[in-house]
Amino acid sequence: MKTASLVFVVCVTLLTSGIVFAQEKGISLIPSRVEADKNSDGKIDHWEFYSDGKLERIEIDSDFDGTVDEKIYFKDGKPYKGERDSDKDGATDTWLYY
Ligand SMILES: [Ca+2]
Ligand SMILES: [Ca+2]
Repeated sequence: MKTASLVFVVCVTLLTSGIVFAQEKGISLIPSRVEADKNSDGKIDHWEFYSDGKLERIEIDSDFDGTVDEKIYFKDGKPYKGERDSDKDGATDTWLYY
């Protein structure tokens, strides 16, 4: 238990010092894009796009065929519009308003 606490403290210290170093060098640690492989097949199927740290859009490949079929747009951190290609023909056929 004591070892786990020590490892945690060391990890937090290293992470914190990295953030301080990056800030001193003027390096932004805020991502502009986050990619994820939700079904663990090795291919990206979920994208999040940020501007100044604020989420602007999420794109999803819901059937994992390599093509985005759903987009959700955000304003002030809240979703306001969604678009879906339900029949997978490459054109939006469903619009959602939040
Ligand atoms: Ca995937
Ligand atoms: Ca797809």
